[in-house]
Amino acid sequence: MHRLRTCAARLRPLTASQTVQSASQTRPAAAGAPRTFQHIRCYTAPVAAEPFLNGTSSNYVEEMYFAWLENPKSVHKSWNIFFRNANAGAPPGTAYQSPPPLGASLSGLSQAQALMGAQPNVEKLVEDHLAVQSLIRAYQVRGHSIAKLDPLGISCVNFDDAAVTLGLKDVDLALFNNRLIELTTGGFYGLDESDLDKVFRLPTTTFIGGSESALPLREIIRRLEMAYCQHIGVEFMFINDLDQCQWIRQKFEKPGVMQFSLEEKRTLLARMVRSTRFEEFLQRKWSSEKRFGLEGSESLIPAMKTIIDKSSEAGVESVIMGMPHRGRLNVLANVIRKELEQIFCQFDSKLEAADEGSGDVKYHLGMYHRRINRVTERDITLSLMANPSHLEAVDPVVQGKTKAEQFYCGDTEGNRVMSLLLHGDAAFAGQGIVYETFHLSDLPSYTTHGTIHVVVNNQIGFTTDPRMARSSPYPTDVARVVNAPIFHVNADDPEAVMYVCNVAAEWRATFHKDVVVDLVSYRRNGHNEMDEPMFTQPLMYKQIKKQKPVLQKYAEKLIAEGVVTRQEYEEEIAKYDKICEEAHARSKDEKILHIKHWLDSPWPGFFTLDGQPKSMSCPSTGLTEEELSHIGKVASSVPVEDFTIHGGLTRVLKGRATMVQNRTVDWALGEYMAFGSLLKEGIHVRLSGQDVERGTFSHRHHVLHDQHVDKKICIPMNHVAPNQAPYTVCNSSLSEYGVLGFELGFAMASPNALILWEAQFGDFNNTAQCIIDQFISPGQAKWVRQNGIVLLLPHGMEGMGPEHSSARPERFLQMCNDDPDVFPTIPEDFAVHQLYDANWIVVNCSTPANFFHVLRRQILLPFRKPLIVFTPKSLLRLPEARSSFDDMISGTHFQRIILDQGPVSQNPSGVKRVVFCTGKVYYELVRERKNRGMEDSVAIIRIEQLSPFPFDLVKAETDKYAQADLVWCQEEHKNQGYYDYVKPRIRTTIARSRPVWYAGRGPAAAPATGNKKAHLLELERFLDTAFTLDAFDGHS
Ligand SMILES: Cc1ncc(C[n+]2csc(CCOP(=O)(O)OP(=O)(O)O)c2C)c(N)n1
Ligand SMILES: [Mg+2]
Repeated sequence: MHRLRTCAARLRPLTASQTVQSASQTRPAAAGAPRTFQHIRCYTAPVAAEPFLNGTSSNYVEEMYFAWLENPKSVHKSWNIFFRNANAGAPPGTAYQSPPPLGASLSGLSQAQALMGAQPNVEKLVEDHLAVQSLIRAYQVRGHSIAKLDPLGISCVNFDDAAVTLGLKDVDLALFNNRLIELTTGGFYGLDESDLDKVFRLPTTTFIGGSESALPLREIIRRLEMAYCQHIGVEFMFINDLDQCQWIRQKFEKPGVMQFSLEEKRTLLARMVRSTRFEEFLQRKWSSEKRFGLEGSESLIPAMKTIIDKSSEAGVESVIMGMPHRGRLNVLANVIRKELEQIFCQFDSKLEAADEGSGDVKYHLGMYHRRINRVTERDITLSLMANPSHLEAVDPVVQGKTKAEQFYCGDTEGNRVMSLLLHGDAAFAGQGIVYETFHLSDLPSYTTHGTIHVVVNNQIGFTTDPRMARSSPYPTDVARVVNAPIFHVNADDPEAVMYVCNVAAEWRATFHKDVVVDLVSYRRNGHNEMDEPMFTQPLMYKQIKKQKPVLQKYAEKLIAEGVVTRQEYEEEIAKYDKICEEAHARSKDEKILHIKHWLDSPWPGFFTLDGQPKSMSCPSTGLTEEELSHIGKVASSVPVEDFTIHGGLTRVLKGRATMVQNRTVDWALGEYMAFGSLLKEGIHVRLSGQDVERGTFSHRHHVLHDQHVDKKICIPMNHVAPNQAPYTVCNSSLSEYGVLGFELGFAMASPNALILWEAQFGDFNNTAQCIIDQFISPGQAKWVRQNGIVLLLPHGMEGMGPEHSSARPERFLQMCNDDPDVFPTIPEDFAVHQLYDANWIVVNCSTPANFFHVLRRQILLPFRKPLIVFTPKSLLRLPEARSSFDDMISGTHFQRIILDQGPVSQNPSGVKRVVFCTGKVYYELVRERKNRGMEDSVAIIRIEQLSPFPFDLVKAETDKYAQADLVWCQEEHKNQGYYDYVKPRIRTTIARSRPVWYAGRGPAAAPATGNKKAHLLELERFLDTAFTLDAFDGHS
C-alpha cells in the first residue's frame, strides 16, 4: 500500500543519469570490442555539447552509433556524417551537418523509413523517434509500477486520503485510452495525439513488433501495455547483462507469448481445486486449529508445481525447498504429496509421540519424498527442510544442503539439483539473512547455480502492513543486489502466475542465476485462524470480504471459454473432497506420530533399518607412524612444479618439516593430520569461514599462492593420496549467520563428510546465534535429524580487550542436555553412550594431538553430533603446546580428561589440592606451579571434553586425590566460562562431600578488560588464589 501516484508520471522520461547508467549496463559492444561504457565514450569531440543530445536522446544516439560502427551505411546519412565528424575530432556543435535532401533513393528503404523520410523536418523526425524509444524504455523500466498486480486494487491507494475508491476499474479499453491521453498530453515526450497513427521504427531492444520492424505509435503503446502493465510486472532493467535483458524482453514482449493449451488450463484448474479445497477441508474439520492457511494466495500451489515441472523437464532430479508457515501443510499435501492421513492425524490432540526429543509443531516439520513427476514422467526427489519459527533462517541451510547434493553428484552447474525458497513479504524485506543468503549465490564455493524464490506477498505481516514494514517499494528489492530479475504477478490470475513460473524456471535453467516470483495476493483470514484482522486492517479487510475467491474466478473464466463445463469442474471438486474425507477416516487409525517419518535428510546405509547406530563403539582414532610422517611431509611441501611461494612461507614449511622429523606437531599440523587422514580414507572435508584458507592467525596456509601468477594456487591437502576425497577450503563472505547456516545445511547431506565452520574470532558466533540456538543445539530433539558439523571458535583471554576474547563457552554449556545433578550409571563404552545421548559435544583441547583425535572421532563415531571446539590463539605457536607422534599413533584416542602425570601421580596422598581447568590456562598454571615449586602438592587436571561431562574419569581422579581440596580454575570471568557448568557436576561426582572452590576472574559484564596492565594483574591474582593453599580457609 503505497502512496497514490499518477500512472503516467511513472512513465515519464528517464533522467540523463538513468539513461546513461542503463546504457552503460546494457549496450552491446561493437564487434570485437569489450562491452564497456568506455567504448561509447570514444568520440573525440565533446558530443554532449550538441544541442539535440540530452539525457532523453542519448540511448537512441548510442543505438545509432553502434549500428554505424558495424556498418556506416545502416544509419541515415546525416548520422553517418555526424559520427564521422565527431570521430575525426570536430569541435562542439560542428559535427552535425544538415542532411542532403531526401527522396532520391527511396526504393531501397523500408516502408517505415519511407514514411519517416516523407517528413520534411528531420529534427522533428529524430526527436519523435527518440521520444518513442524513450517511451519503450520507460515501459521496460517502470511498466511494473503501473501494472495491475494487486488483486485487491489497494496497493496504490493512500488510506489517509479522504475519498478513495477501492478496486481497479477493470475496463481495459478505458484504461488504455486514459493512458494515451496522459502520455500525449502530459508533455513528457513531445508527442501529441496526431502522432498516434504515425509509424515508428522499433529499436532492436524491443520485441513487441514480432515480425514487424515498425508500428504505429498507438499500437506500440498498446503492445507495451499488454507486455508490461497487465497482471505481470517485470523488474529487470537493472540487470547488467545485455543478453539476459534481451532474453527477458523477448519472454514478455513477443506478441501472443502467454498462450496455454486446453490441457494446461485444465491441469491448472485441477491444481487450484486441490489448493483451495485442502484449506477448506481443514477449516471445516478443525476450525479453531492454527494452520496458517493459504486462503487468498492459493495460486502458490500451481506456481510451485509449474516450477517443479519445468525444472524436471530441464533435467532437475532433486528440488530442495525451504518455506515459512504460510500454506506449509498445503505444500506438504499437494506439492510434496505427503499422505494426507499423516497430515490430518496431527490435528488429533491424543496423538502420541513415538520418538525421543521434543518433536515440533506440524507446520515446522520437514519431509523427503521421491516420486515420479506426472507431467514429465521423470523421477524427482522433493525435500522440504524442517525449520524453526525464525523466519528466513532456513534459507542458507537450504542452500548448503543443495550445494552439498550438487557436490556429491558431480553436478557442477546445478543442472540436476536445485533449491526453491518460499518467503513471506514482511520477512523477505525485514530479515537480514535474506541479504546474506543472496550474497552467497554467486560465490564459487557457495553458489547453488540459481535459486528460484517465490514470495507469498499477501501484503501483510501478522498485523503490520507494508507502510510500516519496509522502506522499499517492493518486498523483493533485496534481490536486486544480485541482479536477479523479479517477476511480480497478480495471484488472482493463475495463468499469469503459471507463465511467470515457467519463465522463472527457464531463466534458472538458462542462466543459472537467482530469480524472484512475487506472488501479489492477500490473506483472507487473520494471521492464523484465531486472529481478527479487522482490529488492525479494517479497510483492507472490507475489501477482502468483497473479493471473489480466485478458484471461483478462474473456474468461471474457463467455463466461459468452454475449456471445462460446470459439471466437470464440480466433479473435480467432489473428487478431491472425497480423497480428503477418505484420508481423514484413515487418519483416525494413526495413534502414534513418528517424527522419523518426517525426516528431510535421510542417510540411507548409515544407520540400521530402524534408525539406530550400527554399533556403540568408536575405534582408535590414531594413525600409523608412516601415515603421520607422510601427511606431515605433504604439509611441509609444495607438491607442484614451477610454483613460487612467499619467502616467509618457505620458512613456515621448513619449520613443519623439522617438526615432522622430530615427530612432533603444532596445532596447525595436528589439524593437517586429521584432515589429511580423513581425506585419504575417502571422507570429504570442507572448511569454511572468514579467511580460513590462510587462517586468521596465519598458522594454517592451506592454500598456497604463486608469487608471480595471479590466481595460480596450490592446495597441498589435495595431494595426500591418489584416490583421496576432495578437500574444500573456502574463504567465505563476511557473514556468520548465513555461512554457518550454509555449512549446517551442507553437513546434512551426508554423514561421510567432515564439515567445519570457523569463526574469525569465537565471539562472532553470536551473529549466527539463531543457527546455533534453533538448529544446532536442538536439531536432533526437534527433528530426529543428526548433524556432525564442527564449529571452531578461537577463544582465550590474551589482553586483546573485550572483543576477540571469549567465544562464550557459558552459552554453549548452558544448552547442553546432560543432567548436572545425577551421577550416571557407567556401562561399558560409557564414553560413546554418553555422546549418543548428548545434544552436542563441547571441547576445549589443550594439545594438538587431542584436537587431532576429536576431529577424527567425529567421523569414526557410529552417529553424528555437532562438535563445538574452543580453539586457541597463543597456543598455536607455544612450544610447550606441541604434541608428540606418540600421542597420535595407532591405539591412541581422544582424551576426555588429561591427568597429571607428574610427581603428584606418584604420591597422591601428599597432594593438597587438585586444580581442574580446561584449555590454555593450563599452561599458565603449570608455569606458576613450577615457579612456586609446588609440583608435589598441587595436581593440575585438564578437562578436555566439557560436555558431555566425563563423570567417570573425574570420579577416578577425585577418588585418587581423596584428601585434596578441589579448585576449578579458569581465566574467564566467574559468571562466564565453564564454572557454572562444571561446579555442580564435580559436586555430583563427589556426592557433595567436598566444596569446589573457584579461582578465576570475578564476575563482570564484559568478557575481558581493554587494559593490558589490568589483564595481567587479574591473571596474577587468580593464579595466586589457585596456589595459595589457605586461600579458601574460612570460606564456606
Ligand atoms: C525472525 C522472526 N521474527 C518474528 C516472528 C513472528 N512472526 C511470525 S509470522 C510473522 C509475520 C510474517 O509475515 P510475512 O513474512 O509477510 O508472512 P505471512 O504470515 O504474511 O505469510 C511474524 C512477525 C518470526 N516468526 N520470526
Ligand atoms: Mg505477508
